Amino acid sequence: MNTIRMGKTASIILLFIALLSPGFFAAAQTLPPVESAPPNTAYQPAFKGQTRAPGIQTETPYQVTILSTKLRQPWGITALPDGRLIITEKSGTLRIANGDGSLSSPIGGFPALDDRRQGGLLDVGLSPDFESSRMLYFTLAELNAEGSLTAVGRGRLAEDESQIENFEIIYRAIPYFNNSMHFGSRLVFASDGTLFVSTGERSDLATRPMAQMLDNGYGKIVRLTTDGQPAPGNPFLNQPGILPEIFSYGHRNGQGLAIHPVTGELWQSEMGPRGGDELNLILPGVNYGWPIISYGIEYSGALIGAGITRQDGMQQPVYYWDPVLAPSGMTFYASETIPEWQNNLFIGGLASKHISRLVLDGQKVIGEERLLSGEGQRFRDLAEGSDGALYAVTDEGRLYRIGR
Ligand SMILES: [Ca+2]
Ligand SMILES: [Ca+2]
Repeated sequence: MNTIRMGKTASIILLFIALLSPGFFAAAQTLPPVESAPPNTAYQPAFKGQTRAPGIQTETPYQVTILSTKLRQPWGITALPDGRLIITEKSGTLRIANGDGSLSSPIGGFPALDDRRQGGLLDVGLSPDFESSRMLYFTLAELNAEGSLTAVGRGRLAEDESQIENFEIIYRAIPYFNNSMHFGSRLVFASDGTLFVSTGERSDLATRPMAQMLDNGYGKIVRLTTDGQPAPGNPFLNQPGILPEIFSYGHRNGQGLAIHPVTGELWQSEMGPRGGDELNLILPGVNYGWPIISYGIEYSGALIGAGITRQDGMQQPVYYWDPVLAPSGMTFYASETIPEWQNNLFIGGLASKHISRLVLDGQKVIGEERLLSGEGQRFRDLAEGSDGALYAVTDEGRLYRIGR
């Protein structure tokens, strides 16, 4: 009797452990990978599950609502503490959206910016002390006579919400360069109040190698104080010839940054060339390889550099896509409103015209789902609202609510 009882207890304990394991539910019922098209290359992943993870499907019922179609090239969205949403428009205006999708008048107060092609007023985030300071942080493509660069600025949302007051640039990813491509440009605050910002390598064959050099702001993730200074504890402080704001390097064009709600880890999505979009876990001082290693090829079909996908001293992506999503803004889902989504990562796809839902188990992707793939929209950025819904903006000007 005792032995049988022990056996039952052991089984119950094992089942309990399995239920506690974050991958259990997703692993229980998986589908073929969501991508079935042939890849652009014959490159092999560095480890199992680095691409084309098993497909998954949300089982909780949820609703998709188009709240507005009236945004003008929205780029960044984030939730205000009162549940409304704050949205940048690329040409240099800000909007506040109510829960019913009605929009404020365009809010101005920004300096002249480079709105050509990929430039403009880009991301927006709330200062950690927003509720007392009303300060908002922005990224933008700043323009001068020499060209443009990715800049970080901040300003105060006026009491009557009609203007951004006292806007000032607090950081510039030097140098200026005369094109309007690959500004990177997501920003996110870590729980310690430091500010992470992604920059691009400006796309040009002449500037691309600068992603591997530490004397410039191209192809980097920088970590700043709220005043735009290099943050204490950065990996390259006090090293001659190295910019002290650099946190990681070897990036191409990272348009997604998000902090994991449980671990506090910084995750990044990065646009690859033809093939080779990446999801990266960002660690201090680490080289993420562009343009030396890549799972993609040039748009022409030519190899990137020597056509290699791995090299010592260069970090592998946690996950990659070929064909690409063109991954833009992303967010983790922290709410319990849709329990199976909790701690999943949601990434807006531009070229792919869907939202990618990824289930992570630690530092591995174990499931992928495509959401809203019938909408025909370029999903530019995502935010989680205080109501446990996801909100998404598209290049075409739509604001979506996705939730219960
Ligand atoms: Ca956002
Ligand atoms: Ca990489």
